[in-house]
Amino acid sequence: MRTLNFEVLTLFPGLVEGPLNESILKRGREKGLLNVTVRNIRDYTEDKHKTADDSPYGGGAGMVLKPEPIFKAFEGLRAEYPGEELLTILLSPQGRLFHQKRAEELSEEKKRIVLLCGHYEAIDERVIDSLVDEELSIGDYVLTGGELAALVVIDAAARLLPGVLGDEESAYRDSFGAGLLDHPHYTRPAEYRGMRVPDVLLSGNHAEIEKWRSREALKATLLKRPELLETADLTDEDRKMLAELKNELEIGS
Ligand code: 4FV
Repeated sequence: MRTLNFEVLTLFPGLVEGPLNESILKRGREKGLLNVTVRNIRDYTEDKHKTADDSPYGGGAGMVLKPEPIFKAFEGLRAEYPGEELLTILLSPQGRLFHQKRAEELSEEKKRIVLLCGHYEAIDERVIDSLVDEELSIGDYVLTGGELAALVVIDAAARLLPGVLGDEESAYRDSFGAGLLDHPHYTRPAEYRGMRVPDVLLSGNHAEIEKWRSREALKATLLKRPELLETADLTDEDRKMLAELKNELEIGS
């Protein structure tokens, strides 16, 4: 039974705990497949004002997270998990863009994953130089803190753990699974306000249904995210279908 262990270091634990106590992630934790410990960086400050940030050297707007409480937090982690290897990820816009492949890799990670959440302007660079193994960004926009990004990483990795998704959910044919977007999905009623579900899906002919789904996934990718086709692992059948689609949709090669 594969388990995933996360430590989330944040100044705002309340920003992180909510989603971890709902639905699939909550069930994953209850099953012991997903372990997430949320730690408040302020608990590692030593001054009576529990100061965790300060103004930037060289001037400028915004505050910078101080190194001391974060270094102390890591000493605490090492003391709590002696001999355990840590993989420390800083969530920041400077990081490599997070994607499904990285989620798949993290879902098989044996090390304890420490997610360091920035807040305010930035984190003191000495923390990054000394303690951070990897920087990950969830997208080219600026958030108020790294907490939401940390939750994105936990969610995307944890749902790939065997036993976290129940039958009603399945990672079997995820978007981006084969590097393509997903095909359309339908459920009852077969007709709604004159809109009918494609007949093939009502046919019970699974070979035809699979073919339709592959074709629709290719079509959606071709129309919405054509750049993904460069990296998708396509079968010869897919390539043939793609050529037909381009022809049909008069999309040049
Ligand atoms: C971010 C992102 C992000 C930057 C300054 C937190 C903020 C503030 N993290 N992907 N995009 N972080 O915008 O991961 O400290």
